[in-house]
Amino acid sequence: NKIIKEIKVNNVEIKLVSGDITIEETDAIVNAANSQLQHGGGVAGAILRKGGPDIQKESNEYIKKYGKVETGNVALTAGGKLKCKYIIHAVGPIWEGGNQQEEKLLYDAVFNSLKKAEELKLNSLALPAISAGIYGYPIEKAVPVYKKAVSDFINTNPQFLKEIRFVIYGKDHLDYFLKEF
Ligand code: AR6
Repeated sequence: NKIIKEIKVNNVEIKLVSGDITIEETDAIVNAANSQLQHGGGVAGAILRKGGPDIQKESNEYIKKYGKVETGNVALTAGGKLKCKYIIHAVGPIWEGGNQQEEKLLYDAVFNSLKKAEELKLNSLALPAISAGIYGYPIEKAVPVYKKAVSDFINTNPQFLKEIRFVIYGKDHLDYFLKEF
């Protein structure tokens, strides 16, 4: 993966990375999950293929124990065969035109991922463009929401999380990130 841009805000590094999130070596990666944690397509499918079936197994156990993950919330599993220790499964909203609280729910999905990483005392986290694939959230509307969530999180003065990576798939999406950050 290739680091395209680095920005430092209050001692936290934000890195825009081009490539595949499943090969990141951060302490945790974020999955763009659904409420049932059934990892089929997109990032989730790639994570499962590379990380192995234990990730789906652990996800199923999580659902059995706690019930479905509400949109905007996160669940946790181990990283399986991936390089990261944990996977934070964040459930973003499905885009339905913008009047179904999509913006707040996307903000929550990102903010809660960062909060979970800090709770776990992790130093580094990689996130994909949550909701901007199969869930149809327009990328130009999603990127400002990612930025707001990251910036609000940094303003809480995290003690542990010092590196936040956005791992961006494809040049098209990358341009929007570069414009916004
Ligand atoms: N690394 C980084 N980014 C990726 C990768 C990858 N390996 N693969 C795709 N992307 P999506 P969503 C980008 O569809 O919209 C699944 O079936 C992709 O280009 O993975 O939140 C889940 O189980 C896009 O920019 O997530 C849910 O049911 C972004 O990652 C549903 O899809 C997110 O695309 C979630 O949909």
